[in-house]
Amino acid sequence: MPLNKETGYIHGHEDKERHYGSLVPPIYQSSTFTFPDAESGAARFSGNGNGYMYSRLGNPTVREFEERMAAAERGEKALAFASGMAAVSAVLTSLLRSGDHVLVSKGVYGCTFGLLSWLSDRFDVHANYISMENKSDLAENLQPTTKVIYVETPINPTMKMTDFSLITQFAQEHNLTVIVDNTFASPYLQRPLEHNADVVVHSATKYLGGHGDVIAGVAVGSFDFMEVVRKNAQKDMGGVLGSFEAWLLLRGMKTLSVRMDRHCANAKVIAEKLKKHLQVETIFFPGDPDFQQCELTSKQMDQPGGMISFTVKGGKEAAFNVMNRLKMIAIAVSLGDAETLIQHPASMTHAVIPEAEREFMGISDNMLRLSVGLEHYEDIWNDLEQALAGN
Ligand code: 3LM
Repeated sequence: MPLNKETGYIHGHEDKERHYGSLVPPIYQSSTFTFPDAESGAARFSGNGNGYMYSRLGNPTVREFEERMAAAERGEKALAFASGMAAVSAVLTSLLRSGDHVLVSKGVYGCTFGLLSWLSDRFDVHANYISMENKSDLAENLQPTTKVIYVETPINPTMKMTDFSLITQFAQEHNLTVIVDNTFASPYLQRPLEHNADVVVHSATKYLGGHGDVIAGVAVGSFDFMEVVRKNAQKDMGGVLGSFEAWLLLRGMKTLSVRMDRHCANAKVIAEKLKKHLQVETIFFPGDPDFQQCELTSKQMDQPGGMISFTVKGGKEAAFNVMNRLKMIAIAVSLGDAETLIQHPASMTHAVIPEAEREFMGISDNMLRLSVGLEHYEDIWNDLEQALAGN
């Protein structure tokens, strides 16, 4: 019987007997691994022997995290990377060749946009950013060279969502690969592979780590596809995760479910309060009953998450004033940490996106993004309220 998701984040495949009964898997802080004899070394390199060789090609602590993530996302195989962007770039370069085309959700994290622009300038891989609200949005933008549908859902920072059943059905009809960046939801709230997506990517820096102390990424998919990623994009481009970072992620994952429950509960309260505040123009929160895609939230997410974006009256200056008046909430990019963080997407996380494209994606100059932390919600709200009151 498969483990319930909360249990699966805690109990992995660790072989305790091999580690003197140690409850927690050890950190294998070794760049290389010795072979008992020349023949076994050669066998391992030819793929016919068991055992590790060199930590860029695999490391036991990292493997433990990969197995825990494959189980969490209900996938066959996971690969860990040195950052979320290393995971995203490894997956995209494993799927695309020059001349290919990608359909992308109307909004993605700034550096993913940057990567796709760079692939376009240098490697003749092109992307269209489209709303994907219905089949005709997809059909009208489909090209003979389209190979991949790449989505964030919810989208950073506009929180717009994409219907898995719509895109996966379309992808099957047109032989496309669906990649989902699941960073904002985490596997606790949403498991895209269960909805027939092909590959899931994460910035593990965020909710998976959960403590703001690690930069990491992970990709999960079928055994065959992940082997392709491993053999080239991971092994030869080399953006692998270190063993200490993998150990921190294993530790972070144990509390993923309790942290996410608290992030979600706090975000719900804060969103309700922000919505009523006179200085707030609009809130973007998948759990808001007035959120355009509220039904989709309950269809494919277990809870609406811990991220809220909102626009304030008075433009960019007013938005900056709110941030500068905050006393407890930290002005910082990143998300999913214990501390509540606030940032200004137009000038920070999404600054690399030219203004016209940013506006098309719905990222306005008066938008702020809040990663609701684990503090008591009253303290989060008191800080926000006093900061908004000055406007
Ligand atoms: C941020 N995001 O604050 P790393 N996919 C998504 C992401 O949000 C991110 C990545 C991939 C933020 C980071 S901005 C300088 C700080 C949906 C990162 C990339 O490579 O682990 O940073 O993940 O929104």
